[in-house]
Amino acid sequence: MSARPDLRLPPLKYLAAGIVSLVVLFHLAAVHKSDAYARHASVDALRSRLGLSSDGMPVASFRQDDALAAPHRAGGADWDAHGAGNSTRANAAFVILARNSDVWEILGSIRGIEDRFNRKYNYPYVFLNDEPFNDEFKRHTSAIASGPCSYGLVPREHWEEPEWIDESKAAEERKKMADAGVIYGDSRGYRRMCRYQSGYFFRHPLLDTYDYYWRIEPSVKFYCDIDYDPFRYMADNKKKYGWTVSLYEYEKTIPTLWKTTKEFIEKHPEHLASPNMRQWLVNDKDEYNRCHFWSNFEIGDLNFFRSKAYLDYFDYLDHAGGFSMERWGDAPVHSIAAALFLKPEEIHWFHDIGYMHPPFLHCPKDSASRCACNPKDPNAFGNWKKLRPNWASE
Ligand SMILES: Nc1nc2c(ncn2[C@@H]2O[C@H](COP(=O)(O)OP(=O)(O)O)[C@@H](O)[C@H]2O)c(=O)[nH]1
Ligand SMILES: [Mg+2]
Repeated sequence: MSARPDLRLPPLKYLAAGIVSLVVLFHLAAVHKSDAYARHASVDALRSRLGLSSDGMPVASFRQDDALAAPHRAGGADWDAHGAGNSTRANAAFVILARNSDVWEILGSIRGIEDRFNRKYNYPYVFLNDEPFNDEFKRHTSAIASGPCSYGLVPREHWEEPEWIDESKAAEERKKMADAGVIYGDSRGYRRMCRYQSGYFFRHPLLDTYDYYWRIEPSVKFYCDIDYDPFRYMADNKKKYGWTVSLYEYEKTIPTLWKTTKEFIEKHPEHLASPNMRQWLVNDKDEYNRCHFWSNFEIGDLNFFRSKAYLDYFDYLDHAGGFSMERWGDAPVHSIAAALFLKPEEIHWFHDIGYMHPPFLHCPKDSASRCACNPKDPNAFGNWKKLRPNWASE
């Protein structure tokens, strides 16, 4: 008679086996129930976060297809201003235009928005660059982001000056502006960036599937917990443009922007919203008062930028040449367009979002917002009280 194997386990082993089974069961249930958990807990996702390829080696190139996972559509009915954890997201992404050399400053910005908001929502990120992103940029940014990341190359024809720009005249104008001491006065790259942010970022194919974007820049800070979903707020309240800081533009960068805008309105009165915020843009002499939303922070509806009104406006400005011959910024361009082509109620001041882009900040006064900033900081938003459109009260 052969000896029967002893199938009994000592009690400690039973306990260990039980715990392992529970963990496996929990993981399977969570994967089954939640897309977000599946995406973040999958071996592929963990590998990509660690910057490893399927064979465990550092990635040579980031998998763009992983990054294009379809987000959830906005739900609508169950919006709750304090509903953190609400699982129905808007169809939205963070958009970050950056150079490879911006990586360390970008990491700080992503860390901030993750800690204050996105770790609960896992919205995707779209990174754009006029040069290919390198592995260092991709590895570090995708390691911090809680949502999927995609990395896009800006097409040359969206970045470089259009053919009607006289290059030698543009170079002369840059020199004049530099001599006048205007910030970025001598920079052709900065002008290209402003033109791209004005007229092209929303045409990048990586954004085609989204309705809303939130622009993030290097070196920004988010001071307060954001315990609701601003994207959902935009979608559920039919907002099309959201801002948090407004400032005056440097006069020398936009000498003919308002004149060109007025010509456009005369040619295309059909694009004006009714009512609109033209009043908010001008002084007593009907000159542009230079007030603008500071566009390094923006939460917007991409379909506004894709609209015929906006595209016609950008095209008109572009042919006038001021992006190269002067130094028109995307902030006044977006702001003027929003004020003219949107209704006041479609524009939202996110006064509850504490934010800093050096050197200025917005710090909500209300201590209930739990903000780590000083509302009386000399560079804080209160100093621009007079710029605040009168329809937006604190
Ligand atoms: N890819 C790329 N991004 C740029 C370039 N210049 C500026 N940016 C990005 O455009 C945004 C605005 O530039 P920034 O230097 O922050 O300008 P500032 O905020 O107006 O001082 C940032 O997100 C930059 O990373 C460029 O030449 N190439
Ligand atoms: Mg910046």
